[in-house]
Amino acid sequence: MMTRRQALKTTALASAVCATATIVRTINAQSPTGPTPAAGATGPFTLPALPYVFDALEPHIDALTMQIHHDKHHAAYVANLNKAVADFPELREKPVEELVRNLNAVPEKIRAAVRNQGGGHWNHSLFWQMMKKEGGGQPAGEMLKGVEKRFGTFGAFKDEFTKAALGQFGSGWAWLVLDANKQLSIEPAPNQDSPTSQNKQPLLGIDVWEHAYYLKYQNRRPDYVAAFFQVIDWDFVSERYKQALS
Ligand code: MN3
Repeated sequence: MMTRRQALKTTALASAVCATATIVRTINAQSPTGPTPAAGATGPFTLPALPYVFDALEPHIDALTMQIHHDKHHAAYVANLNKAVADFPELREKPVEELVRNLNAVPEKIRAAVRNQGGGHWNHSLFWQMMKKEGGGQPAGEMLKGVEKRFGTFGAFKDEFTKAALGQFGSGWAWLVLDANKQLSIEPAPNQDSPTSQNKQPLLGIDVWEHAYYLKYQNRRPDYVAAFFQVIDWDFVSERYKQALS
């Protein structure tokens, strides 16, 4: 028979378990269920859902950074892009990739906004997909062959990519791209400039804006870049490579 004291203890324990379960459910409830409209946005562009839960990339990329980065920063690019194209019905029909690919076709009045906000939307839409839980390692198949042909070894590629990510002064990105001649190269890019605007296919990119790492890594950008290599989704990157080659 359970004493009153034991019963109270059991009840307290059950409540604690319940509370923990509620927290876990709350986090899981943030898993992707479809596009989330950006706050206050009128469309046509929408914030794509993260393809995983906020804490999926822990301990390499922390949940709070992912949440703020996606729900606030990316959402703001989407909302501002929507504002920029509000009076341009012909632009509202186009996918963001197309707007960014041909900035010269965008009216001068909103070209800078599309470059920055559209670039931000496009870059981040790719960025989330370039990472996954238990990613990392190195590519296989054609992607690995391509990397070895161009850089010698995967390690040499990693060093060069890291150098570009660390060398980008201020806010920006480092990209592995396939250029118009189907050559792989590594390029830093300032702000939200996209390789797509230069007629290059972005395959892998790392966001080195401080908002991408400051909560966890503060000024230690090298630690963040090393952590990024632990979460790269090489399957996704390899698939983009295959499509870009064909
Ligand atoms: Mn960012």
